[in-house]
Amino acid sequence: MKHKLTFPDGFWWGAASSGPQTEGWAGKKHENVMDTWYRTSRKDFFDGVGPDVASDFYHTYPEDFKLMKEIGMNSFRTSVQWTRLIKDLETGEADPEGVKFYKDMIAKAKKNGIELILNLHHFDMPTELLEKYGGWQSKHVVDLFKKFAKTAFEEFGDDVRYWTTFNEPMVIPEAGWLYGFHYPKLVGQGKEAVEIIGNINLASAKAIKAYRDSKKNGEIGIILNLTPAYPESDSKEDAAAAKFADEFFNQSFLDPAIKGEFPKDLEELLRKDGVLWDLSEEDRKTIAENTVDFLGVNYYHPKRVRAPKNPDKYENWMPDRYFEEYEWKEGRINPYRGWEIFPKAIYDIAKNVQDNYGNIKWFISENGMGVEGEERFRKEDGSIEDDYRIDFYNEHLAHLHKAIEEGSNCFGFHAWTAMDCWSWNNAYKNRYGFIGVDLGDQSRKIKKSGRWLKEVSDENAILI
Ligand code: BGP
Repeated sequence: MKHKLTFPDGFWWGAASSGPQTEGWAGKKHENVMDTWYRTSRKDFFDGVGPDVASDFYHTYPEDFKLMKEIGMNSFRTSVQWTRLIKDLETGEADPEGVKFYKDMIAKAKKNGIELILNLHHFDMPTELLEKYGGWQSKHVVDLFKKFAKTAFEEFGDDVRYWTTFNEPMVIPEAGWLYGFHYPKLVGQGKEAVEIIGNINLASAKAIKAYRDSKKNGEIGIILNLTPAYPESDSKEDAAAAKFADEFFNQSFLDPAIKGEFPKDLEELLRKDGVLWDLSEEDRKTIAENTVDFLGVNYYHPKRVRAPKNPDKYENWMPDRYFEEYEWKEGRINPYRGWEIFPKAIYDIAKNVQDNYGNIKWFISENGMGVEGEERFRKEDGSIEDDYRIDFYNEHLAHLHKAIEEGSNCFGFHAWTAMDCWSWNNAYKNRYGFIGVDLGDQSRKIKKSGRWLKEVSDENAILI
């Protein structure tokens, strides 16, 4: 006997994506750092596939929105690309071709009954600004981001009600400056990484201020990858490691975004270590006065942490002085991506937001199951029978439902993703979509999970 779990009225059933991962390069005015990385080193990308064409959303969006509607999506998040919208990066002047594309895209979403959420930064720093100024290490770039944001609000703010400033800002220092898996692929640059955290928080607050000054009639938030850190044991040392991992990787963005200030213990530790971000009184005031209206949470897998065995491994300051990750033996692993599957973390995140962040309204802005070699699940009629994905979503949604029953202020669920899309170095290795994309001819085919979403959205409920 199955149980029906009903979600609050008006719940968002949708999916997330981003400009650089879907649109392709047609019509763009500048390169972002991922574009440059691909152009200069194709071998770093799975099967040598890049963002140059991606899922060709620049051309396919009219049809893609119809398919999104067909699978019951009532909302969709993508991003406005800095490198497409802005012609002059110093002045923030818009490019007419970019404006035309986004205006039409926004209109097509509306025509299909899809609430569009526009995000401003999804790992896509313009390369020129990295090369000239050091990217997010520069306060000047913070101000250029504000100009870009202002232009986006002026051009599209009357037609788009929901905005976010950044997607997973922590990934920028983590992947680009600490562990080297995104461009500029630096390793061990702890001090610079901390500086970037401070500057991105300031950039987000300045963009929020620009939004409020624009007097548009909508809301603005931020999207964070909140990764609960569970300690290996009850020991004092492992608890301290988990506390640090939570403060550094989650709270260093969550606290400023919602409370307008950084976690005190973390600031004290970074000051003591001589690596604290460089923010003036005025910068801190800007952060304090410009907190978010809502929060988006991306969740894929938790962190399992313990006290570091080798805290002095790195020459420079690194967060790894205070924690290390390990593989939890009892954990369930997604065999097609290698990530742990731990749906209860959704409940834990919801409770944390409810209990410690004023029960701010929030939604799941990404959750999903990447699968390598998904072709093996294709049936004779051409459709992919992705029951593993349906089970994955049902399990996560059941935990979310429980939290909502207990008062969590969650208003939606976005899967990653609608159409299979390109991802940073994995390219199309791990497919995530409700709708499959054939890279040969760019044709689309709804997967079984897409039909499942339609039922869930129509009923505003899951059956488990
Ligand atoms: C999130 C990013 C997305 C997307 C997703 C899947 O962290 O916000 O942009 O890439 O992860 O990751 P992957 O494709 O590497 O499995």
